[in-house]
Amino acid sequence: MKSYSIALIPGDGIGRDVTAAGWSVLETAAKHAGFVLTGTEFPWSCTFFKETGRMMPQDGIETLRAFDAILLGAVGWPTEVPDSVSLHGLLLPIRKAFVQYANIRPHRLLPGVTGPLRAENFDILCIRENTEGEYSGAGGRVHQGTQDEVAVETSIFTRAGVERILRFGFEQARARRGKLASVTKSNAQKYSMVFWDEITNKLAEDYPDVAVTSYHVDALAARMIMAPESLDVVVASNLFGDILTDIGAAIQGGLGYAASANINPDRSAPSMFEPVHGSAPDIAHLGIANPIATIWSGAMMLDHLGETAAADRIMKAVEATTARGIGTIAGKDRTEAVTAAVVAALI
Ligand code: GGG
Repeated sequence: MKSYSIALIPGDGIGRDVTAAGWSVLETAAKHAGFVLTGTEFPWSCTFFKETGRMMPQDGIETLRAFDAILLGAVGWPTEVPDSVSLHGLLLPIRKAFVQYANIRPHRLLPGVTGPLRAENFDILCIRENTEGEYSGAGGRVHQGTQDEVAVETSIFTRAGVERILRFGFEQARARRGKLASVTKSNAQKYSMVFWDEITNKLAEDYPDVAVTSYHVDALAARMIMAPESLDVVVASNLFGDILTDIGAAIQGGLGYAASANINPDRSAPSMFEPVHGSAPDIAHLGIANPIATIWSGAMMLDHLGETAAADRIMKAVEATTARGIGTIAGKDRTEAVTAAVVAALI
């Protein structure tokens, strides 16, 4: 029987609630499809930081390398640990170390979920560059606390990094509806973003079957709200992708439905799957967090592992659940009830 080892990092706040929910759906799906998922849980989180001074142990990356995939909940507990410390101590180093350069975030309405838009027939695949750009962590501060203080943060865009994410986007567009939106702000950022546009235009020569449009990020943000059905694959830098995918989450009904996959396309290291949402301290452990984004992320994990039938089955069960009105209104159904409904629809 096929077997996969999964590292579980529930993290903070509702991350713990939704990871448990997602795992129970994954275990059920595996049982029915005839493969084994073995989960090993790691307590790496802001609580761990308070105890040890680190978000994960020094050998954390090497520990994770042995797994087939990682399922992560959420990171952050700002009253205890500054968000910049928790993000740069756990999530970002994993993405970077495992060359998970493609952050894939699907945006479409599930049946029974009412988004805020009149448009319903949209199906957008946002692909966010995930290992460099604005989140490179390069910079510094001088004259701290004085009137002369200066803070500098440098965005790093490498030819290899931009080419590989755009090529990934072109391939996805080719496999979908053949449309690619490449996002920059190249009228204002005249080095890195012009560089990105140039690489987009060069790669387009290799993909004559893909219709490419370059957008400025502000115009694309408006288009996601005004005409989301006009978009297919959207490729953006780390920061722009982060922001645009919260718009994507909003138009699909909320962050409770926004799934994501941090993919290492070369498969040289594990990929990581996580809901887009954060730890939501205000509703942590109240039992009302929506588990659907995590369950969907889990389906993306199975798809990546090659268990496509089980992945499809999970998505059908999610769709059957929301079509019945379960998990479609924030806070109405308890995490456990939504999870149980998805599990019941699976079997
Ligand atoms: N689900 C993981 C999580 O906690 N996300 C919150 C967050 O701020 N993520 C930043 C990022 O995706 O770069």
